[in-house]
This record gives sequence, structure tokens and C-alpha cells, in this order.
Amino acid sequence: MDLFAKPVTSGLVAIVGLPNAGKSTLLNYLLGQKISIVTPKPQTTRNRIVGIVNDEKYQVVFVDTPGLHKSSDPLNIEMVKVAMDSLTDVDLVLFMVDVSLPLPPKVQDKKEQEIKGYLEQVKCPAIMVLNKIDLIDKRKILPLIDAYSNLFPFKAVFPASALDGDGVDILFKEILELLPQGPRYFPEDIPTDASERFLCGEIVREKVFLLTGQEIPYSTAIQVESFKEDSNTKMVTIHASIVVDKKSQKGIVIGKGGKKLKSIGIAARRDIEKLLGTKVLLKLWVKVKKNWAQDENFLKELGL
Ligand SMILES: Nc1nc2c(ncn2[C@@H]2O[C@H](COP(=O)(O)OP(=O)(O)OP(=O)(O)O)[C@@H](O)[C@H]2O)c(=O)[nH]1
Ligand SMILES: [Mg+2]
Repeated sequence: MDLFAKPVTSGLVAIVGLPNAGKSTLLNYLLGQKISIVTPKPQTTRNRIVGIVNDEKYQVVFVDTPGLHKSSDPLNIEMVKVAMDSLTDVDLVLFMVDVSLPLPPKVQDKKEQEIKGYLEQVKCPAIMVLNKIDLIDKRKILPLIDAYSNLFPFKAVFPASALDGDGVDILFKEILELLPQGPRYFPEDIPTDASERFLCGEIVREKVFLLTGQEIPYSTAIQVESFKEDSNTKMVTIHASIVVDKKSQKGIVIGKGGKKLKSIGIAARRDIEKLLGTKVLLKLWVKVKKNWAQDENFLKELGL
């Protein structure tokens, strides 16, 4: 790093909120590239995912986090801890909620109290992002801004659609206004600090989430066993295990005649090739590891 480089607008911005709010979708939109996996199921993101946005005048380091929720399950407790830990040592918090679901008043009240509890831990400036406004009647937006403004002394409350980008430009301008001047924390040419190996495992996990139903996604973890690039052909060979909790789940992930596993592999390979910009040979196995979500060492291996 050039120590005499001119300071730029720079800082860390945590994207936090309830599960399924659209945090990872927002990170990807801000980056203009898919780094963090997205599915319609809650609790998709399990780790802290960094996305870095650069320009001559700024470097904004966004940190996507797992959804905040109450749980007694060790995996979920670790996930929430990752999100809560991201609230310290950042310059700004984007707290995100999905405002598309009409909730009965009692449930809405409970949700707001829960959000208030999380916000009590926030010690830096915060912006509230009311997401998924593409799904609601525009006349509902002003009352929503009013209601959420009362939960915390936010610097701003913005309606947005992380999916189509509506409201994201103005949100980004406000972020730049609120960040300090400082050094660049990362080289200008990297979009994330995550390894290709980790991102490839995440892509496989996304396809498992998308292509299996019920409890399978939550009982699944991915272990990338090997990741090798052929120095001549540049082709990358990846061996990965889809780890499940029970024997019965192994059969479901493999499917009749191996069909399900095959479609997971095809979909994952397509995205991995896009990410790496090269041909990929992806070999997937399904492994049973009973109660992996309770195994501290295994969770550590998964970066939790
Ligand atoms: N219509 C609409 N859908 C959205 C928007 N943002 C996200 N979604 C969808 O909402 C679902 C959840 O999005 P994610 O980005 O995975 O949400 P998340 O907050 O990262 O979820 P977790 O990682 O599980 O906490 C996906 O199906 C997205 O396509 C939006 O602005 N409008
Ligand atoms: Mg996510």
C-alpha cells in the first residue's frame, strides 16, 4: 500500500437485518457482481461476506452478514454471532427489513421490538433500508418510513428495491456522505477478500438450497476437498462434498438415478465457470456426518 496515497472516502459498512430481508441481493447490486449467494429461503448466508466497491474517490467495504434471529441451535447461534460481531468496528450500519409482507399488527409489533433489541447494540451511525418496495403499493411507503424512523435515531430511512436497484443510488450517495476520509484497506482490483475456493463452495450450497425442499438446505454444508488449476489448460478441477445430517437425506440429495445431484452439479458448474472465467470440472459427493451442526470443530472448518 502506498503510504503517501491521498486519503479517500473509505470505511466499513455492515449490512445487517432479519433473515431474507435482501441483504445479499443488495451487496451484489452494489458490487455489480454476484459474490454472495441468494435464495428465497431464510438463513441462506452463514458467513461474513465482504464486497469492496472502488472508485478514484472512495473505497467502501460492505460486509454482508447472516440474518438476525432467535435460535437455540449451535449453527444458528454462531451465524447470529457473526452478524452481531459485525456491528462493532464498522463505520456505518445498514439495517435492512423486508417491508413487502403484510403482517398482522401484533406480529409487526413483535418484529419491531425484536429489531429495536438488535439496534441497541449499534454504536455507530445507522441507515434503515426498507427493502422490496417493488412489491408494495407506493402509497404505503411514507407511513412505513414514519414507523421505522421511531425505532432508532437513524441518519436516514430509505425505501429501496435491492432486486431492481430502485433507491440504491441515493442510498449509496448517503453512505459516501457518512463515511470518513482514510486509506484504502484493500487493493483496488479485488471485489472481495473471500477465496475462490470458499465462493465455489457457496455456489454449490446455493444450488442445494434452490433445488431441494424442506429441511435439506438447513441440514447441508459444503466441504471443498480440492481445488486445482491446470497450469496449461487453465481448467479448474474441484472436488466437493455435500455434507448432510442423516442417511435418509443422502438419498434425497442424490435423487432417483442420481438425477438431483446431477442437476445441482450442472447448475453449480455453470455459475462457477462464470465466476472463475474458465472451464471447470466439478465432482460432487454426498457425505453423511451426523449432527455436524453441533460439532464445534466442523463449524470452525466452515468459518464459523
Ligand atoms: N421482489 C423483491 N425481492 C427481493 C428484493 N431483494 C431481495 N429479494 C428476494 O428475497 C429473497 C432473499 O434475498 P437474500 O438477498 O438472499 O436475503 P438475505 O437478507 O441475504 O437473506 P439471509 O442470508 O437468509 O439472511 C430472494 O429470493 C431475493 O431474490 C427486492 O428488493 N424485491
Ligand atoms: Mg444473505
